[in-house]
Amino acid sequence: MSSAPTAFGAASHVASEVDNVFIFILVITAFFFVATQGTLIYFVIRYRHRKGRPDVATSSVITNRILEGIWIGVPSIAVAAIFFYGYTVWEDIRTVPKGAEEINVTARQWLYQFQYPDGRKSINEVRVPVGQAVEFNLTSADVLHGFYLPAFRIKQDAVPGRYTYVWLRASDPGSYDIFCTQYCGVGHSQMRAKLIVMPPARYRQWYRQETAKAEKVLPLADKGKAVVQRLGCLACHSTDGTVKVGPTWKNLYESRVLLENGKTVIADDNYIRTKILNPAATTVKGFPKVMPTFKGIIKDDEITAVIAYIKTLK
Ligand code: HEC
Ligand SMILES: [Cu+2]
Repeated sequence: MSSAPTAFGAASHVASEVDNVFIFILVITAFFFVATQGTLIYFVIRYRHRKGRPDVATSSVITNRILEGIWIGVPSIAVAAIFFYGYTVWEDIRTVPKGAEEINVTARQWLYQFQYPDGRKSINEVRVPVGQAVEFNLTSADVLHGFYLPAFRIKQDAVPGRYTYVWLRASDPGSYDIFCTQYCGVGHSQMRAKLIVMPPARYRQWYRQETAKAEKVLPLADKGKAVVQRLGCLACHSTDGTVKVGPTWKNLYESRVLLENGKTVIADDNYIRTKILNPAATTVKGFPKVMPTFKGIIKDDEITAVIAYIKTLK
């Protein structure tokens, strides 16, 4: 259904890059396949055993430094080239551009649930504007799922109990398939969703309309604020920079935290999540080990909301 005019239905710049890496590897391997198999076939025929023809018997070559140098050198260069080319593209896939719009994705048996920044949720359908970088923050409510967008050549596992991410910038409007690539139970093959890419103006109009319709839903960050008030986190944490029993949450997100054991960690989604469920796992340097665990008290979607709230505290 997509109207993508790019080669092989590639729906983003990254997808074309991945295709180029693939073609690059294919050409190199095809060359070596023909070179080695062709030589093999030629030798089999040229040096086959013939009665009464001792002149075509294979000579016994012990060593040939030049030949050995070539067959070690050339494939080594080819393999290194594959690595460096592949690595640059991989880096593009893993580096989310600044200002990317964030959409939370919860995979469960057997559907994808999407949540937009305004708090709205949708099942098995997600919309994004053309040309805008969009980051999908993934988690799973039950088992391992594989969030896969073939037209974008990107795939990322959704893992229960932690957050993973993947991003894309769609180059053409259209409707694209989202599949699950982990065998996650009997409904696995039915676990299909759609990514709908819209022209930016129409997307904004659609977004405003939907937000207005869903007025009663709290934006995710506001829900997070309500959760931390209800659970009493603010008795020990401030949001304005003052130090209480625990460190402030102001500018916490993505900052470097020095731990008691001398190591530093980046305060990302997984760090905050672990802190809430298993605070004893790490301790911030200079603070007492008094934070209680909220395991069994806080729900998964509430943790996601708390993280969204902490992100806003700049
Ligand atoms: C009884 C006080 C107390 C309560 C209640 C509390 N915390 Fe904490 N928290 C702490 C202390 C003390 C630390 C620093 C020591 C440590 O790392 O364990 C901390 C550390 C953290 C950190 C890491 C901060 C950093 O700078 O790296 C996060 C995130 C956090 N808490 C989140 C929460 C959330 C979310 C809640 C509520 C669901 C909560 N805390 C409730 C005392 C508390
Ligand atoms: Cu699945």
